[in-house]
Amino acid sequence: MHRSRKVTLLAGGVGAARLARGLARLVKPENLTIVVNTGDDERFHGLHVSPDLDTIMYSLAGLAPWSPGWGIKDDTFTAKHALERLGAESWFALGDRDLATHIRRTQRLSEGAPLSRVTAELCAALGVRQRILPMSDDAVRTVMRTSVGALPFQDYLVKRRARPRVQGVSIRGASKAGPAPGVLRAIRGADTVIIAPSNPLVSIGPMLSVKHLRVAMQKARAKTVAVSPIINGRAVKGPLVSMLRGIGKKADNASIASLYARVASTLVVALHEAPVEKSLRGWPVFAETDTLMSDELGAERLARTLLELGEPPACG
Ligand code: FO1
Repeated sequence: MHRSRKVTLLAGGVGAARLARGLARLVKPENLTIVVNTGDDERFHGLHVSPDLDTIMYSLAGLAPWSPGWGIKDDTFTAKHALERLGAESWFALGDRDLATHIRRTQRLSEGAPLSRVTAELCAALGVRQRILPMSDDAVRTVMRTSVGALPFQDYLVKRRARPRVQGVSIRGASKAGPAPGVLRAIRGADTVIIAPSNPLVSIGPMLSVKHLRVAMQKARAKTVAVSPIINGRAVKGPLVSMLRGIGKKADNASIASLYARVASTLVVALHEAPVEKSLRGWPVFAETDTLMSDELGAERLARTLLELGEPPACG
């Protein structure tokens, strides 16, 4: 029933990848487009690493582990250990097979191919039939303003284990960046747009900082369903709670609703977690369901609910 719906998913990393797997079980591959955050991209060992693009790509290729969700299942780390021995920093763990992706991506980028084309090539090589688009071909970088100064995102998250107190988030390069080819068409042409249960500040936020993408999302508000990443006052993954508090917001669904007020008409929250201020004007409508995707079937169940919520009302 949902297979011929055109669906566009705005995605960060692991939570989004799980939902993408769920959606892929219900929607025809050619009808599913995933627009992915590239604010976390970083250079390691001279290579261009796009963690969120890879997390989505490996997940849809059936190569990612369900948990922790990133990297390649059963990858080995021979190169990492060899690099360590040669004095290289190795706090960002890149597996051997994963490294091949970064080598190939860096090579193609250095030949002048845009990130969107390289991503399409990598997806085709790995047998991914859904369309994965970087949010932009331009360099946009998420920088955390913290108690110990400005830190590139991976430095804050992985090297320092999200310990520095967050005071704000800067999305560098966003004002000059444009959406990658196909992104606006995917948003405008979708029957339903879904915002994944990713971090609204550092996963979805960078996408909405790209002006034309943000405007397209504002116009698509009526058909957009967002999923809150908060369950029981905690983020399913990552340091969202401390980030929200750091920017002076409460870590609750009311804050998520206010962040998405202009781009989503429905906010899906975990069961019994709709905020009391249910009907604030201009806010998305709340819908409650099981949002925890502990396995593939849980992801499919959430995906089905989202597709039902995004269905146009029956006539007559
Ligand atoms: N996250 C970690 O916590 N530690 C790592 O060593 C690490 C390596 C890594 C390698 C490739 C990749 O695609 C992702 C990786 N991640 C790692 C995850 C990544 O830092 C974040 O989950 C995302 O950037 C946030 O969406």
